[in-house]
Amino acid sequence: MKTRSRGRFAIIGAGMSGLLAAIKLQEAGFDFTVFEKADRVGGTWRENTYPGIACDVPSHLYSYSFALNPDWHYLASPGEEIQAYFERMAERHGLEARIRFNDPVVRCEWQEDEAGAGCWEVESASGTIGRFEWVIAATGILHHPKVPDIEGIASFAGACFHSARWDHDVPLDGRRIGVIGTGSSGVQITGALGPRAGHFTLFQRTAQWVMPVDQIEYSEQQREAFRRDPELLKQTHEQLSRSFHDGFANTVLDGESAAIDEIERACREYLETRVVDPELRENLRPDYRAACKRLVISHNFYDSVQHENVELVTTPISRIEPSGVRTEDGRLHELDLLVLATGFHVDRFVRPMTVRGHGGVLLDDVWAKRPSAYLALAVPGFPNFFMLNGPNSPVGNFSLIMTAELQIAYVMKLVALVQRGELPTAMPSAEAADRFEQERTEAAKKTVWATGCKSWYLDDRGIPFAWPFPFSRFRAEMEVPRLSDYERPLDPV
Ligand code: N01
Repeated sequence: MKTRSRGRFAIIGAGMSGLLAAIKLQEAGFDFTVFEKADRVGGTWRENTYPGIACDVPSHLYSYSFALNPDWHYLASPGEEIQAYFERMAERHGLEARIRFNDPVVRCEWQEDEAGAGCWEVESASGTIGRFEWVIAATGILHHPKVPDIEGIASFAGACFHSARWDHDVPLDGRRIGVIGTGSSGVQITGALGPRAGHFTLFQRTAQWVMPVDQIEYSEQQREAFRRDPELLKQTHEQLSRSFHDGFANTVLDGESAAIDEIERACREYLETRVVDPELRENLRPDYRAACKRLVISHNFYDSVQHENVELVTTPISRIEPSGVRTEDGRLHELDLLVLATGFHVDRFVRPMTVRGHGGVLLDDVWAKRPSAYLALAVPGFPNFFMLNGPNSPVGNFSLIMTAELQIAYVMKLVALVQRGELPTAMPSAEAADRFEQERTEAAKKTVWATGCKSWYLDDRGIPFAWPFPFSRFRAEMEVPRLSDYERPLDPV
């Protein structure tokens, strides 16, 4: 089995990592088509438009390293500004013409001719079928909203939607608004809407550790300084990268580390000093280790939750009725709008697309228990098929852009190896993938994510399904592909 020619790429998704792949492939002179399910680029930043949305990773870090932006207005910029950045990137690189909008991929099937040369047949919803030697699935992690299975939810008479499906026609000011969920989304919504609502009810199942941050607004002089001095911009990016990728990303690897103690101390101090009412303070106090769930970083949550219009409800929800949410103490919380900030199904990755690899093997079958991938980006049996930010990729309180940049650079090194004839195709061996997964699973058990809280970082066994090694190891793995981990010619099936 080998790749037929130099090759065309199908890129699936035009969010942060799909656009990145397109830019890098274009620079290297490759032919590619981007398939996008929606009518605009932007991925998560297009989908999530809830009030208060921002990226809690500093904007000067959450930028392509080759397109640093002197014009960010805030340390943690609002979603709209980030969406505009990605739209600008697509325009600057002339990508719009290479993207098939409103045309999601429904099927990818690896096909081989009699000589054993293979390529991917890619079918999209419009019925178009194309042949590509390479597929890059840049389909994201947090893109299938999780709607809670609460009795009576369909009976609610007011507006009700998930945080990632915000209906901007619904009036907010002075209304009775309820939010279920206190993850990063619920916290940002509370920060923005608490003071605007007539009455705001936050339904909290589990308290969150909140890390304080100053909402820094860059002045025109500061932005001008970045514009005039690209070196300053670069240094700022590098400094932030060191602190987040070589700092924070590593502190979570040991649940008992002193660094986590320090994070917990800072969060506790913020809670003690900022929340005045002792009862409210106790209700907001988590009973698990800080950073066990993704750390919530906020400049306004505690202020908002203490606003006179805002009520924190910790009594569990018993059901939803036409006029509001009934809690187990029998109380009915009457609402005009109910927001479900209840997170995402995080195990879908490229699904519901049908992906059929060598010998007809279905990705759905390979992932029947749970998704996994060699080095978070490739799966045995699926030649020349890569995922950016795929299963077990580094995630956390840092920039996924850095991760995706390292991954696309790695993919291009593999492509070069295939083109030079050093590999027949780029497909990890089952042994290499199993070895990696075993080592990864063992390391994951020692991380702070496994110290006793519930979060979307845990798989069906309760084992964190994220990168559990130092970020420096991720960089090193992405630097030079290990040839011996890749399949040599396979027997025809
Ligand atoms: O979702 P979540 P999210 N009844 O899964 C609660 C990224 N992000 O959308 O903790 C009652 O974190 C659930 O309660 P519990 C970031 O990676 C980044 O907020 O399970 N409550 C929890 O409180 C983040 O981690 C930014 O007990 C129910 C909440 O819903 C990821 O997106 C901003 C419930 C879900 O929290 C997901 O965050 C925003 C039920 N039946 C998001 N079901 C940045 O700034 C669920 N909950 C970068």
